[in-house]
Amino acid sequence: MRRERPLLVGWNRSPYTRRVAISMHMYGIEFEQRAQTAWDHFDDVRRFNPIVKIPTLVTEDGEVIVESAAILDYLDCRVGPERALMPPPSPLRDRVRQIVALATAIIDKGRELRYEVHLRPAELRYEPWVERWSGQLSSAIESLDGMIGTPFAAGDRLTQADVTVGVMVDMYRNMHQHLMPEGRYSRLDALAERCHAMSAFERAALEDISATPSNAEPHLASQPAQAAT
Ligand SMILES: N[C@@H](CCC(=O)N[C@@H](CS)C(=O)NCC(=O)O)C(=O)O
Repeated sequence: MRRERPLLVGWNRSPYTRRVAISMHMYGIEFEQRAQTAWDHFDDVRRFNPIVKIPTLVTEDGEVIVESAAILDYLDCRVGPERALMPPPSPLRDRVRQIVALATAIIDKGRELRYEVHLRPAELRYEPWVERWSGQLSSAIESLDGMIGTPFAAGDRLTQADVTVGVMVDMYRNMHQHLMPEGRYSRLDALAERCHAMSAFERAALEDISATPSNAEPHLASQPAQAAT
């Protein structure tokens, strides 16, 4: 079925969804967004994505793309190499790949930590993992901090490195503050500040967590971000 605009399934509290939403805003692609989670909207998400994860993108042609890296690759191809947030083959691209890969690994591990600590019943939590992962995360975050440049993460132009690291910092500030206290990682703090000044980050703001996400009809992402009610 043909759609007027692409549909992004997933809420912005998912850093994977949010990096897609921010990239789409940066590219000027109008889209609809369903602020849903795979937990609260299992059947809705499953309609589009057999592994039942967010984000999932449905294109105007009805093509379904799963996995944020694949969606970003689709978007980069859609806007062309001149505008793609992942630069063409070059030393800059090599740097962006390194930064994005480490930031994504930190997001992945933070998600596992969250599931272990918040989703698993307390009596079944396996503390040695929590400790081990927290140690891995601290050294990875420190290492990433050392890789961040200025005025942009990977050099002198905006790339996917800024977007992915920006959402990663916000995720940790929201979910795992003890692993990223403000002031400890000066380059990451400075990058987050630069990102927060960008309208694309503001337009893909985190939903109000006090509101429970619902099956509300998709809203136009070009409208101000709504709470995931
Ligand atoms: N590698 C995936 C990860 C997506 C992911 O793990 N999304 C989480 C929400 S942040 C999810 O849908 N979790 C539900 C589940 O794992 O069953 C991507 O980059 O899109």
